[in-house]
Amino acid sequence: MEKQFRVLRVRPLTKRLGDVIPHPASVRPAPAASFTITEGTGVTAVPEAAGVAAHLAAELARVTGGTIPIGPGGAIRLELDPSLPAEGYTCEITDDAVTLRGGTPQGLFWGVQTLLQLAPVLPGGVIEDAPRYEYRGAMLDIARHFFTADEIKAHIDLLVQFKINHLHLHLTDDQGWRLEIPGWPKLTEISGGAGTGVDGAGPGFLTLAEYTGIVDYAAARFVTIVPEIDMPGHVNAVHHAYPELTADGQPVPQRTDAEVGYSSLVAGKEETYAFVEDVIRTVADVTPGPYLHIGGDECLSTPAEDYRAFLGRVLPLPGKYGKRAIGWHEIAAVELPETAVVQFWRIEATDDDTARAAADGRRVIMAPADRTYLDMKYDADTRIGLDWAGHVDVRRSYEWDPADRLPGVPESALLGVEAPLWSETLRSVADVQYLTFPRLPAIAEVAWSPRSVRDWDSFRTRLAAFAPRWAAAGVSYHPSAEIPWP
Ligand code: TNX
Repeated sequence: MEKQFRVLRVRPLTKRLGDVIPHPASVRPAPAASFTITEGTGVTAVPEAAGVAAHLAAELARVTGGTIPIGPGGAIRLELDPSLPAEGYTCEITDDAVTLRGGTPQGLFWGVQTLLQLAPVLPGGVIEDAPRYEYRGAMLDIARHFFTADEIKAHIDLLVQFKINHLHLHLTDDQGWRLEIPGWPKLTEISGGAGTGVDGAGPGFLTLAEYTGIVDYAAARFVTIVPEIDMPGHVNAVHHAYPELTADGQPVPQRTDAEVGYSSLVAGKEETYAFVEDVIRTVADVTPGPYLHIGGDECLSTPAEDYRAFLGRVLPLPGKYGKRAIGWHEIAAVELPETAVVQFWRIEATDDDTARAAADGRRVIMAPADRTYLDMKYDADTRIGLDWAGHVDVRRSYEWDPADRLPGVPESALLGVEAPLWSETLRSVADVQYLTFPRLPAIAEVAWSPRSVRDWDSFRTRLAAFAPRWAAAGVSYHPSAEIPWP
């Protein structure tokens, strides 16, 4: 008896309507009603939502163990309502029916994620939801440790559950070059080959066909791939493969240590720009999304005037090939194209260049390392990860606000929020997941939910409900002591 009571207290059998991450903007429960999804509950969708309906049915089939028919007369209805924000949705749950309306199929897809978190017993009421920021990103560094196309796709499936809509792939760094570039075969033959991950782990590269496969897989889940080619620093892998691009034309050794800031493309050499333009054209051609990230970080061995000259020529190139340039916030030291986006990553409380760029109308992605870096250790005992930005526990990644982070960078300047995962200490997909969960859900809520509905105690309770799901799906996560896991 006593035991039963305790179990019920810590594990409510049914969820409440707002028990979703990220927390919806508005929730109006009707506690007398509920809809239970069972085998045979049908889904009816407008034609534009056929793909979303198929996704919902496939995921629900996993929950119920049966098949979910799609066709006329289903109790779960997917509709479009163009008066809603593009990524917004409403969801009405009664005893007999579930009506989901999206501003676009993407909005419907996010509504589906909400339903899937509540399933199989959907509490009655109405949810009205839309994101705070249009850019809600995660980054995966496949340069320091390579992850295969299939591993990246599986990661996308975990991210979309939290309404993440951009995956930034860090494709190149000092250790390795991870994307095939026609005309420059040694980039991947040599710098994508054996022994090119940190300490020799994780070699490999994506062919253009594999990259396109990831882009398509992501697009089917309403995720935009943001490719990053890091320059002018972080390029030892380029110079090792193509010594003709070094300052003196002499070969440089391969480097698989985790140092940063020692390599640089040569600003005063014409060959540099032929190389860079080939790469940017190729990446732009295979990337349907609007962004192309050109790095720009930690150019400690690039003289300031070279950095300026290099970026002066390179920052317009994404625009020439139809893309908006994103760069780490060091690029804010130079004059930026109008559409350029600045990604702030440091732990300092101020950054004059980023503030000036924002005042000049540039949009900013917030990714402060002391809040959003998934490669920071949770605490001193964390087996993997770094700690140069301090320890980042779940509460730290949750309790901050992007609009308060940098003086001079107000809400109106923010494009969104990103959680980068650098891979120097990673050796497996389980490592990726361990550092991603449960902090990514915290940052996803920062990026999606209105400030007014965010609350740490509410969040940690909602987060606890994911433990059984992650366990059942074989997803590794950090069982942080801050969370009341069941
Ligand atoms: C800094 S943050 C870097 C990366 C490292 C990371 C490790 C940034 C733009 N550059 O080169 O991998 O720290 O946390």
